[in-house]
Amino acid sequence: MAPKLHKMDYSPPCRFVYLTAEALGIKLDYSEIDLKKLDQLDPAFLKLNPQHTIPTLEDDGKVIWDSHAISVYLFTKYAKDDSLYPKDLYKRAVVDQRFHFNSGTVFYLLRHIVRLMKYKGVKTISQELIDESIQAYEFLEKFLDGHQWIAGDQLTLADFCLLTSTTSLDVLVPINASKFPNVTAWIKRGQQLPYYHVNQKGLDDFRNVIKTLLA
Ligand SMILES: N[C@@H](CCC(=O)N[C@@H](CS)C(=O)NCC(=O)O)C(=O)O
Repeated sequence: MAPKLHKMDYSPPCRFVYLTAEALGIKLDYSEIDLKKLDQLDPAFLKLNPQHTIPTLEDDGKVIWDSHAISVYLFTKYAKDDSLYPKDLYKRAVVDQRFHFNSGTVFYLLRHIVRLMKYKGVKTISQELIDESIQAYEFLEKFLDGHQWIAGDQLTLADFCLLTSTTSLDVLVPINASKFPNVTAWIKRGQQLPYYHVNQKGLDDFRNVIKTLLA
């Protein structure tokens, strides 16, 4: 039986898992968790994941959550070679560092801003959060200096997570292309991936959610 992913398309971490599954050529089953209807707080879902976050994966009676853990699990189970998550000790450590940068900085900022809009009715992003987002872009710009991809010269799982989060943060705090040429070129490179459309659909949904929250 195919692993089942509890998901909603506008969620960047869910889109990270979609990109991973596409790159690995695996089919997942899907179960829709509508965050607008607070489906994640349903007792049956809380039993699976007490932290009530999506994506959450069910496979062979086991439950895994956090997009980074799910992507590494799928990679370990299905990948035919190690290119997306290199076995080389140092290269893998760089990918892991980017995962933590995503969780602790880019996705953290994104989630924080969206929650202020959703639960506190905030309509304008504070200068402090704009500055922190710009600093995150500055870090990405440096990571990409002299490299095609975010963890070096080959595409890895780190590109998938940071592409979904960065293209979403860009909706809230637009990336200035002349100030961040490496980041802009990297996003364009990502858009050329044959399966990039699985990010684009949810990103369009995300843009619409933000429009509604700001209306
Ligand atoms: N670090 C987690 C973050 C997951 C996360 O925060 N997901 C959000 C949607 S983008 C969520 O499920 N929010 C609902 C909630 O926290 O109740 C991951 O990478 O999977």
